[in-house]
Amino acid sequence: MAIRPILTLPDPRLRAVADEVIEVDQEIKTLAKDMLDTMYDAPGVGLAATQIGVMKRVVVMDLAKEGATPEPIVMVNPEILKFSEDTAVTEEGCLSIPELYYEVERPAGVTVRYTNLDGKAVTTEANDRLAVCMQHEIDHLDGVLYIDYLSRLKRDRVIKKFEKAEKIAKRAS
Ligand code: K2U
Ligand code: ZN
Repeated sequence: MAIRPILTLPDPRLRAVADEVIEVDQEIKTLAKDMLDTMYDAPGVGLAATQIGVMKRVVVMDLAKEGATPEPIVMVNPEILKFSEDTAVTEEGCLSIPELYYEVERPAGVTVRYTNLDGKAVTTEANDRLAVCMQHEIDHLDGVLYIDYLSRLKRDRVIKKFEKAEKIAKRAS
């Protein structure tokens, strides 16, 4: 059980583009386990490796209802093959941008190809909240945050809020 610190704005590592995973080896399997431990502890329904400062293209998710049997999903080198034409507006939050929630419009459905922890290629379709989560997490691997879909004014206001909080925290330390 390894719970890792989650990076928060304005950490520049959240804007980095993660590297392809060459082989699903023990290191990747341990990373995925740590990511799931960290996500459940947060708690959250998804987490990207870049959020714990690891620049590898790995995301984890679990959309199971609270109290239900966990349904963890681990995606290595995920890529979105198709976006639906129809869109949906849902409220999003982010473990790296704590305690803020905004509505975001995204394609309602996606087709995603990834490698699972057995090293097998998987192609899956997702709709509703799973589609939102997949897009949110895969965005993280490209340094894209959900606030980037807000108006420039709203996005800049969020960034300034966290930059100011960081300055105050640094002065206090
Ligand atoms: O990547 C993350 O920060 C994890 C998010 C994933 C997520 C964000 C938006 C929509 C679906 C998944 C966390 O699980 S934050 C939990 C959450 C989700 C939606 C709204 C509020 C909080
Ligand atoms: Zn996030």
